[in-house]
Amino acid sequence: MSTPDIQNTLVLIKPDGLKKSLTGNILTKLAETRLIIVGAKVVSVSRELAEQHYIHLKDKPFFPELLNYIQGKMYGEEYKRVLAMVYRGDGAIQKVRDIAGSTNPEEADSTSIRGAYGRITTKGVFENVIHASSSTADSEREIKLWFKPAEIVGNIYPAKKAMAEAHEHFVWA
Ligand code: IDP
Ligand code: MG
Repeated sequence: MSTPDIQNTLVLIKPDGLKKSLTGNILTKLAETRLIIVGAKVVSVSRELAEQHYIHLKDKPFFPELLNYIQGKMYGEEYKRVLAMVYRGDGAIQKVRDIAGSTNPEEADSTSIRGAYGRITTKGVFENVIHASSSTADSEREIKLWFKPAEIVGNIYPAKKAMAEAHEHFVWA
């Protein structure tokens, strides 16, 4: 047996996945990988986060619509969010990509998540239900963009202590 290649990968259930009530189906499919979840949270996606996440596509004609899509702008207030998760384990990146399927939902294998549940909108956006990191460099960049060290169980990347800057923040009333 070859030595395991332990990887981390960012998974987002995109707003269309939440709107279509697919969370359970997607988590069940991903469970086939036997990977572990080391982080999970619901995120209201800011413009800045959307732009940073999709920075590699900033020159594409569909970029403005892609930002609206990942922010869930077309689905109503309840769906302006994504479920962000970090999966970890041997070959995690490819395992999740395989289950997610090809970027274009019409070309994706019909048993993959994108093939089964994705669509292309009339505005030409690939509404493909799920995001999955595509390389170790991407996954590290994306996980550090979406999660703070304290939100991840275990030390998946080196972290350092920093003094909190004085700033207003919410605590439970
Ligand atoms: P990936 O999500 O499979 O890694 P990327 O090329 O990183 O694919 O694109 C990010 C997202 O942008 C896709 O998941 C899809 O929602 C959207 N997208 C990518 N290419 C196109 C396109 O050619 N037309 C419309 N939307 C696209
Ligand atoms: Mg990508």
